[in-house]
Amino acid sequence: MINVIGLGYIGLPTALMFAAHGLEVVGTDSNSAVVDELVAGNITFKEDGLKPLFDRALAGSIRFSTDYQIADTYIVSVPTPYDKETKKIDASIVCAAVSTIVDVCSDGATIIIESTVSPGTIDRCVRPLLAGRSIDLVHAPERIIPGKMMHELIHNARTIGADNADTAQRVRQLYSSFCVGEITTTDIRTAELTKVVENTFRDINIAFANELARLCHEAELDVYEVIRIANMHPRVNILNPGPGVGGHCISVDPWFLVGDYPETVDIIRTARHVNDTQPSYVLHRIKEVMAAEDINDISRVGLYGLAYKEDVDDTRESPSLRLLELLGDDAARIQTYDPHVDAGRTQQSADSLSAFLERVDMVVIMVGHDQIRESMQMLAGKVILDTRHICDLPGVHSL
Ligand code: SAJ
Repeated sequence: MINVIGLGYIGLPTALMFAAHGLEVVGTDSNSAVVDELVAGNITFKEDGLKPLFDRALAGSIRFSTDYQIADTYIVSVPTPYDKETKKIDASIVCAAVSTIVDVCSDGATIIIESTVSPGTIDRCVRPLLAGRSIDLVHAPERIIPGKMMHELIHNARTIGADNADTAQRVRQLYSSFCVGEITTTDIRTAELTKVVENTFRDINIAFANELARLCHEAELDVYEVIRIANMHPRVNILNPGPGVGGHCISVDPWFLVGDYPETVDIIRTARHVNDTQPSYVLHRIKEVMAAEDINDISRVGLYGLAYKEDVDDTRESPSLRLLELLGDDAARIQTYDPHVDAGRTQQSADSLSAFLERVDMVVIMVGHDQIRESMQMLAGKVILDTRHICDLPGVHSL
């Protein structure tokens, strides 16, 4: 039996996937509201394909509980925040989960950490909790991207970090029950660093695109045209500039490396700085566009999109929320709307796109949800600042 600890964005789909493929699974979460919701037959966040998977898992043998179970295998997928001051990982939630597992499990069990941790955390903080016990420890970092989780769970390559080949092989076999991607085995420390490096690579590349957008604005050049042409080179692939990097992964994981290797890292820290300051660059552009278009009243300006990216309801580290912080007192006056995020999240939140558009003369497109891509004509006649390059109406302003 598998006991999945932590039923958030990673733990829930993973638990459901194992159960839908015939394994006996209990999903455990310390938050009784989450467990109650799942027991009542409701999923706890929006994601394409999650509900059908949930239904398949319910038809199998999945159960949900706030209690840890006696199981052969534990999968730990709990949050790993970082200290905003020191930039170091706060592994206390992972450690608390592992301690509780060690209290309930029998010798011979396997504990798989899926949560992202900074390199060395497992040896430093987790392994000592197993002292004197015969328990196998594995790091199998998740790689799925919100918006395409179902597809990526099945098709992405995976990494299994283990202490010996037998354990690695056994865990590889387990994930093969649903994963058709290549499953590579390595040691735990390599698996830890690989995961953080993947997100850091993307952060650095997005930072480059964001810096290019600023540079092109200064040079009065079209950054999208520059990127389109540069990307025709066979070895160049520049990403998309945007309003900043949100989500709980790419905007967080590189800090683990900055926190642990402050004297060594340079590009990684700078990239974080560029991406973290992108919402303030957007604010600067909002002011420029307001001045150019003779708009003086911020309450006639609206932010479209509060989620950290398109077609998800996740607002963690969202550039829009950061922008609202930067607005200070004006945050209470600027209009906001996001079809996936509850109205009421901000003070001037509309509950439909048309209600939102009635209130504004200027729209700042912060997120490229399908909804706005499909309703772009409704924005005709508005002043538009498009941070996502999805609007081709005449006169649109870009980053
Ligand atoms: N973004 C841009 N420009 C781009 C791409 C992204 O501004 O060209 C922004 C997005 O709008 C968003 C942020 O970056 O605010 C991150 O979005 P994302 O779609 O790049 O990635 P996440 O955070 O949703 O998921 C990432 C993925 N990691 C990589 O692609 C290396 C995913 O595979 C990981 O599983 C996930 O982090 C995680 O949980 O670690």
